[in-house]
Amino acid sequence: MANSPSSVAEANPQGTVQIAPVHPEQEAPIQAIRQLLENHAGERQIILLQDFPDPDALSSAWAYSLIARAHDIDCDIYYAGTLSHQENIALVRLTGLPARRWAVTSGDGPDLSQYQGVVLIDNQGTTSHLFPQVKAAGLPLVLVIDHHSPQTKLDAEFVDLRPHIRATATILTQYLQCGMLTLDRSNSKHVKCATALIHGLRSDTNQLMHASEADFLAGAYLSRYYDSQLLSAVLQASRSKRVMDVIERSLRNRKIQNSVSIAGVGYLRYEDRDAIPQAADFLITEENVHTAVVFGIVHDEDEEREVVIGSLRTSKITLDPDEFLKEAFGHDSEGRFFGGGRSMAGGFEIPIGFLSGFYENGDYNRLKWDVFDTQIKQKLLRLVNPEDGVISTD
Ligand SMILES: [Mn+2]
Repeated sequence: MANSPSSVAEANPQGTVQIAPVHPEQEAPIQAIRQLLENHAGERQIILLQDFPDPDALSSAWAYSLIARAHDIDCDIYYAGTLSHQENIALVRLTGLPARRWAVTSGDGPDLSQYQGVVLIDNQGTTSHLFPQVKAAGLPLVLVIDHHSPQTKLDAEFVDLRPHIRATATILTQYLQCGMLTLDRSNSKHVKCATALIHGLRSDTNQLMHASEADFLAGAYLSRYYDSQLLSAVLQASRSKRVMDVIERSLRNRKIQNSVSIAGVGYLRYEDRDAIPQAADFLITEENVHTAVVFGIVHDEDEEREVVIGSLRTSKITLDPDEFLKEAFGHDSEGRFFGGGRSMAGGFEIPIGFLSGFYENGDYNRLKWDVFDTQIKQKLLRLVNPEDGVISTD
């Protein structure tokens, strides 16, 4: 632990090691964020989440917007895709979390002229279809708060990017702990936001199993404010039949090599996209499996678009999902990586482009699936299988 950035180890004369927790003030760039909020007082900002926001993103954005409000900044939270995971829907409904959908092609987005800046939370713009639009409208990128590995060059006023932190909710909780907003147990919005943050923190750390010291300290702080009954109501959301079907397909199709379980699940509807990470979460629970990759072709009827979506989950400490997926799939002609991640989890998204289109002709669909299924497996197995594989993940 001596080299850990979040703890200070000191040997006392008896030779035992004492680890003193570091206060978030020593780690979080509090001064810079405070200054930034002061500079932007009186403005309105748009917060963008990844297209399919998870509890970490949703809760962190809400916490930021409450902090911003206390500094006379109004925020609106937007995402492009859908809330497809039952837990996310429950979270938003039960807490009244103010996040809105803006479907890119629908034309019913907000009037961008009312905003003076963009804030990216739990992403770096690479997983948001809204970011290019907002950028094209000339809105400056004010702030990025994230814990994923660096995905792209960020031209922002300030970037708080800390990949060693396991959840963005932890970063936002540190802001709270340092007094950017004083939580009040009698304020129901504060209680609900603290509950959402605990949920975000848990879900990005595999129920705290992969939590770091900083995440536990954040959780300890939130425990003073959160509503445990509300949290259990959110967690009790059950899986839909369609999600169960995707999990079943992933079980049936999985191939295991060198403790890596890989499953293609075929075509999925856009709104069921979140079944993919849930299937990966399930496959990784099999014995002697340390990593699971699940992928499928997601068909978006509204936009006549198809895209391969995949999720990786790993319990192997030495496997860096971000590095692994970038290595496996590379990047497009503009240098944008098809995949990326954070500690223990990652995802990828590969556009199908000209081959898009789901036809009545079942043969064509089957052929197309076979091509993508084969290609993705080839790319993954090259890294997984040391016999043909040049690179071992050990
Ligand atoms: Mn996250």
